Amino acid sequence: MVETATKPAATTAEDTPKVTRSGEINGQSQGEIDGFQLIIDALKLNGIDTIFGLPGIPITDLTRKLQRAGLRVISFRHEQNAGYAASIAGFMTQKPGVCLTVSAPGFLNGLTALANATTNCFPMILISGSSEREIVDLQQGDYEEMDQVAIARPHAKAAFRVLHAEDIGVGMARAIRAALSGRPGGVYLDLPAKLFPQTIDAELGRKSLIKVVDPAPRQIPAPDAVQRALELLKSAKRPLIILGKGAAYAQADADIRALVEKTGIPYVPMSMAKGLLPDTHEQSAAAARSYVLPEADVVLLIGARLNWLLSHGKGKTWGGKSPKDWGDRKFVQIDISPQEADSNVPIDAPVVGDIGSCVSAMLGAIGSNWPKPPAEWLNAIAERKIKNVAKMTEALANNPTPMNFHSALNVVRDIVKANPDAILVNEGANALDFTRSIVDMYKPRKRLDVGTWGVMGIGMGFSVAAAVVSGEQVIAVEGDSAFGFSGMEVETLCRYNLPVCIVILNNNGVYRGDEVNTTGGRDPSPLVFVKGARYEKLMEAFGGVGVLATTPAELRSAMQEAMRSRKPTLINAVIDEKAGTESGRITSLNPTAKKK
Ligand code: OXT
Ligand code: ADP
Ligand code: MG
Repeated sequence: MVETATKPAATTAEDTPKVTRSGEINGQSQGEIDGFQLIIDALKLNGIDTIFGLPGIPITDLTRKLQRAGLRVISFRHEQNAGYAASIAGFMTQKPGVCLTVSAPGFLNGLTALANATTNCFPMILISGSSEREIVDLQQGDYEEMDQVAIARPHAKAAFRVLHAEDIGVGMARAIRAALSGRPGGVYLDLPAKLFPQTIDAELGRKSLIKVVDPAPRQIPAPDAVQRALELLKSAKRPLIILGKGAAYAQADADIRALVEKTGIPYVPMSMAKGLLPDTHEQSAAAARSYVLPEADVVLLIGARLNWLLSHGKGKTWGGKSPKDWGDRKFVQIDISPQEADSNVPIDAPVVGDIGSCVSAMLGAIGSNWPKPPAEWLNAIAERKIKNVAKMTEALANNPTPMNFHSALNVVRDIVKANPDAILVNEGANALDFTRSIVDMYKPRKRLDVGTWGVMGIGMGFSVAAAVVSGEQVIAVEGDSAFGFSGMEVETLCRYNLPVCIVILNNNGVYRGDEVNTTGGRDPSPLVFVKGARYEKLMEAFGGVGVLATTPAELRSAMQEAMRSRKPTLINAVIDEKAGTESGRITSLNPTAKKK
């Protein structure tokens, strides 16, 4: 174990210290501070109170010392899950979520989560210990040798390395600013092993730390940009608002709701913006999504990019004749990144600034006599909604044996309605898509899912962080394949006794479980798993509650008990293995589907 330099000076006769006139004892100033302590002090100074990570050389002592210093250290079974936890903590709190890993392999395990954070605009800092810089650079084969900064840089918004203890304050401040300011993202901070025991004068050390002032400065939009946007919206016959996860992140909930309600414009929430206004809001056009997108003539995007999830703003989804066609609608886009506009189609009225400032500027300018959208448009949407809701109600009322996605998710829908503060984590393909459209959300930032990359594996990391950061009940609706990516973290849930109820929609495979190997070979199809797997026993192995549910009634009572007890619970909800389609709602993205 590495000793800090703050140990008391020796006092035995043989060991009489040599005190110099400058106050140094045995050549070392009495008041010294080491890298460990400076890192801890820099984090505390900036209000970071929770670290997600996995110990090992060279950060083991750091994890102990962080805990001793009063920070919460949540230790995972795999760095990727710790990384996902940090990233979603950042999304939920607007403070960078910190993940701490060991060098090379641990760093690489965390890197997927860092890249995912950058892609999703989540503020996160991956702090990784690293090996001897001199040996790494000469490629002399150090323990866990890797040029981590070079590897992290393309996947992060910024990457920094600190070599000297007196630079720890600056390094931490730069990481925090880079993660939070402008478009948030993932930042890499490299701390070589030699840095931790390095000592400097304590007074100098104290002065070197930086408390970051205003890490995410407001960015006020230009008044003419606001005016241009409002004029365009006012001229619309069929206006539409799309709320993205940037709008959820911004925590401007009241103003966003006021803008939607004062203008009377129908809105569609992207997946993680569900609940920003309650999904039951009468202006929600979610149930008429495939009608409103191609029909709208002016679309206001608030914190949503025109990426693949919105078909790049063109093509058939938007009423174009061929997938490549740009529609003739106009776009208004509120975004903090000035480069986002025109990334896919022309943006007629970009409003660059932070969502809080932009929305409040628009609200200020519209006054109280904004003309409601034409009744023809609102009625047409209402008609589509009624039809789709009726279809959905019918599907939810069926009670087939075995359960299907609808009959199982009907239960989850009721439980979430009764527990609107609960946080819903969701991943899978069909398990994701059905949950998104069936389970209504009532409050902002309560739905956390696979995001921009559609990445599997976020489930348990997000669940741990959501429970730790909010103290609320978490419900994780997981495809059986999706769960497998982070399933070992059920031990973490039990260790920290977190109120997480996992519901595995178990259809025995990736997308479904009935595929056979048509070659006649001995191996199963690559898409199927062991039939009738007893996932609930995994949770029991660590002292949590495991339940096998084969009917909606069993699922309901198990979920109700989980909400009541707040114990870590895993419900293995057995779904018809024939339920589900390839890739869920995005079948068309498979190369062969495109050819057909
Ligand atoms: O308008 P129409 O008629 O079209 O109807 C729409 C709405 O109007 C209606 N709706 C409603 N009706 C009534 N009432 C209400 N309230 C209502 N709300 C909506 O419902 C429909 C659908 O509405 P929606 O969802 O809004 O619209 P739509 O058209 O679907 O939206 C488009 C999209 C693109 C925005 C949306 O589909 C979307 O967000 N999609 C995200 C898709 C995604 O990200 N999927 C995950 C990735 S799939 C694949 O990659 C998987 N892998 C590979 C893999 C990955 N991903 N990662 C890694 C690290 N490795 C490998 C794997 C391995 S998934 C996967 C595992 C799958 O197996 P599992 O066992 O886990 O899961 P199962 O599939 O369950 O077996
Ligand atoms: P979704 O997947 O829900 O459509 P995206 O991740 O594509 O959402 O888009 C989020 C957008 O929000 C990004 O372009 C990002 O720059 C923007 N954004 C994030 N935070 C803010 C903020 N505070 N103010 C303005 N824009 C923001
Ligand atoms: Mg499945």
